[in-house]
Amino acid sequence: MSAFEVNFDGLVGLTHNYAGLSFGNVASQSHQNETANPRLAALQGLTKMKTLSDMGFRQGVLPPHERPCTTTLRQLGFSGSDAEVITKAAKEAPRLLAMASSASAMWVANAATVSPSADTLDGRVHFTPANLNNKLHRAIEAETTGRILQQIFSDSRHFVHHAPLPQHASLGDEGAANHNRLCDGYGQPGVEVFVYGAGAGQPGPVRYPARQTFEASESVMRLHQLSPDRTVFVQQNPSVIDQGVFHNDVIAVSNGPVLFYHQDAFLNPQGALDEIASKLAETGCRFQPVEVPVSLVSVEDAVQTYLFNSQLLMKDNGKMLLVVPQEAREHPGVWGYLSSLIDQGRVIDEVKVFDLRESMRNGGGPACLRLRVVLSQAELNATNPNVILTDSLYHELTHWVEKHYRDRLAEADLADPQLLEECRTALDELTQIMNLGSVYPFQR
Ligand code: SUG
Repeated sequence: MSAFEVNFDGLVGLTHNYAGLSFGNVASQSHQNETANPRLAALQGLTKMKTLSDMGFRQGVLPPHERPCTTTLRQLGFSGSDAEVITKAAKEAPRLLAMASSASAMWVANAATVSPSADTLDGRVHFTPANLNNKLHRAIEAETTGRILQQIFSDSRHFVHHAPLPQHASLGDEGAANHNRLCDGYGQPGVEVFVYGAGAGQPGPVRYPARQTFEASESVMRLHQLSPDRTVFVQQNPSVIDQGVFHNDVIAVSNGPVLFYHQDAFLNPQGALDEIASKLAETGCRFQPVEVPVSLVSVEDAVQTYLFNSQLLMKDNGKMLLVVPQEAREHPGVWGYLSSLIDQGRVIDEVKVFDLRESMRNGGGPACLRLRVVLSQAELNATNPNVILTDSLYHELTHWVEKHYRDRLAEADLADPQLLEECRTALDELTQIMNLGSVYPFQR
């Protein structure tokens, strides 16, 4: 059956700010206390979506979440009106307010793990929202994410929605950021590769946390009814986690038969590559790994430039386009590597650069901002059409951002109860633009 990849990008929320909430994510920590520009952040994201859509890639949009999350603040004992809840939290526990205000739902590579119908036993597309257990500001995303995905992919003849895994560190799940799918054609059975940072009784990193566990990945495999014959579990190299590679998508990316990865990405690279190659061969597909040697790009440079947090997009001629952030363009060594890769004209033969600086300062590159969903035509027909980017949706969203978003936001601004009102007014309008129904807590 023929199928295609749709990239759903997260629309940046109105509270985008730099609160330094993510221990182990070098960019988040080093930009703490800077003033953010939520409007610019959202427009940078929309420009990427529109440009790729104009180039012929199928593009969808996922909405931001309601922030600050007063439900969370109430669970933590702040009471009164919503404005009082925010004012008290700002005074008594500003870090909790920052946590409840993060726009981190924009990084939808962490929203869920998605398995296409070609891989699942029941022939439906399976979704498991990530519990994002390792960070409090992210763990509160799972419920709304699940509701949004169920609203967009609502037809149970085609789509299955699982609950997030139980909220416990031993089941930490970060969604598609630690999941790759290799295949020949999108509609043919592929090999799903789960990359975990800890668990399975193996030693993990020592300095920074491993966010994804083997036990979580294995649970998602069971839930999604994947065949063990076409599933591979790979341990991330603990030493790169300790250097700031908090998700595998900071050091590897795949599409079709191609895996673009750093030499140090995996603990046992040869074992991983052999297993992927042999399982892929069973599906009739020839594996095409592209390894970047540490002698050309160090792990530090990979973390700094997000070379691997690129989108690898398959063009009509079967060759791949690599979508990288501006930071990779500005680094002489990394750009030199990319230039020679393109000059060789092998499977990755084109590179496109985007300015995503607002998101990058929080450790979110092009790949973090998108969730890939492989769909057949019938499945796409069953998807909420109002979330697929068209010229008119792009213009409507751009206008919506310009109307509602602030152009500067510092941590102190989170104390302003008016921000919640601005957010709710904007999201209410957005649910109408994207025909999302009542997905937000304030609408229920
Ligand atoms: O979870 N940053 C996100 C970045 C997520 C990137 N996603 C992928 N690699 N797929 C995180 O660490 C920072 C928020 C702050 O510090 O204000 C943050 O949550």
